[in-house]
Amino acid sequence: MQNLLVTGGAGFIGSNFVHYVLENTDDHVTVLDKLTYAGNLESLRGLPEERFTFVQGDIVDAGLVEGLVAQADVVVHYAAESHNDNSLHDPRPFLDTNIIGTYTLIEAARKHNKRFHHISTDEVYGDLELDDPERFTEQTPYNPSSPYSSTKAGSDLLVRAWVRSFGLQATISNCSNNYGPYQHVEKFIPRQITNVIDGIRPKLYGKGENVRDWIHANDHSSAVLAIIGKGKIGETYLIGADGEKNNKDVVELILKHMGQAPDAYDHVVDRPGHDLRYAIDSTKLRDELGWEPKFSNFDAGIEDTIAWYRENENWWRPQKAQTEAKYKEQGQ
Ligand code: NAD
Ligand code: TDX
Repeated sequence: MQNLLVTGGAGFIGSNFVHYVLENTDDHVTVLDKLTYAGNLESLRGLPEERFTFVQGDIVDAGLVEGLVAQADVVVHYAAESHNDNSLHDPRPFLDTNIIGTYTLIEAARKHNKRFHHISTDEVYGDLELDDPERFTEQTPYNPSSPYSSTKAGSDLLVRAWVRSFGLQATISNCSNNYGPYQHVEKFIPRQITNVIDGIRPKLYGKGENVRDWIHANDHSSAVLAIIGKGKIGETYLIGADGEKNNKDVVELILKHMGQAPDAYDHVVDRPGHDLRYAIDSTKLRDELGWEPKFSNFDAGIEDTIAWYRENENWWRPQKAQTEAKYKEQGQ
C-alpha cells in the first residue's frame, strides 16, 4: 500500500487515474486540485472515504505543497492548464501553473526525497507532416508550437534538470490525445458530441485534415501505473495506442453514431499555429515495461463516450453555454 499524491485529480485524465488506482490497487490517494474552470468534484463522487482525500489548493502554494508531498510516497503530477485555444488568448495562467507549479512540486519532492512522476504530452515534440513515415520517439527533439505546449516542454525540462542536478527520483511520460468520460466540453470530441445533443452542428477547424493519435484515458492510466511501478528513474516513456485519425473522420464517426448526415458539420476559422499531425511510437513502454492498450477499437470507444455524455448531462451542462459563448467570440 502506498500513499499517492495526485495533482489535478479533479480534471479529465487525473480523475480517470484516481478511479483506476482505487479500482486496481490498494493504494491511498490524496488529490490536490485548485478546482479551476476545468476541475469538477463531481468526477470524484462516491470514492471510498477511507482510501481517498481531497484537498483544494494551488500547486504554486509552496507551503501547502510541501506538507502534502512530505506525507506522500509518490507524487503523480497531472495538474496543468491544458487547453491550446485558451493558451492562445491568455497565456499567463499556463506559465504560472505549468512552469511555476511544476517547479514548486519538484522542489518539495527533492527536499523530501519522494518518487515523482510527471505527466506530459506529445505536443512538446511539435508536429509531423501527414506523410512522414517517422513517429515521435523518446529521442525526438523538442519543438513545441503553442503557449500550452511550450510551457509543458519547459516543465519537462525542469524535471530532467532536477533529475540530473539534484538526483530527483523522477520519471516522465508524454502521451497522445486522450478521449473518454469526464473530458471538459471545450475539447474536440466532447464539444462535438454535446453540440449534436444540443442541435448545433459540429465545428471543424480549417479543413479538418489535422491528425491526432487517440488513446482512451483508461489506457493512459494503466501506462502511468506501469511506469510508477516498473519505470527506470530518469527515463521518459511515450504513451500511445496507434490511434491516428484526422479530425474530419472523427466528426463523421460521431455524426454516424448520433444518427446525423455525414456532412452535417461546419468548417470554422482555423487555430493559429495549428499542429498538423501527432503520432506516437510507444515501443519502449511496450517492450521494457510490458504495457499494452486495452481499448483498441476507437469506433466502440466513441460509441461508449457518446453514451456517457448522453447519460451524464448534469455533469457537463453547467459548462456548455459559457464554453460555446467563448468559442463564438473567436469565430470558432
Ligand atoms: P484538465 O484541464 O481536464 O484538468 C486539469 C486539472 O488541473 C483540473 O482539475 C484543474 O482544476 C487542475 N489545476 C489547474 N491548475 C491548477 C493549479 N494551479 N493547482 C492545482 N490544480 C490545478 O486537463 P487534462 O486533459 O486532464 O490533462 C491532465 C494532464 O495530462 C495535463 O498535465 C496535460 O498536459 C496532460 N495531457 C493531456 C492530454 C489530453 O489529451 N487531454 C494528453 C497528454 C497529456
Ligand atoms: O471545436 C474544435 N474543432 C476542431 O477541429 C476543437 C475544440 C478542436 N478542433 C481540432 C483541433 C485539434 O486538431 O481538434 C483537434 C483536437 O483539439 P483539442 O481537443 O483542443 O486537443 P489538442 O489541441 O490536440 O490537445 C489535446 O491533446 C494533447 C489536449 O487538449 C492537450 O492537453 C494534450 O496535451
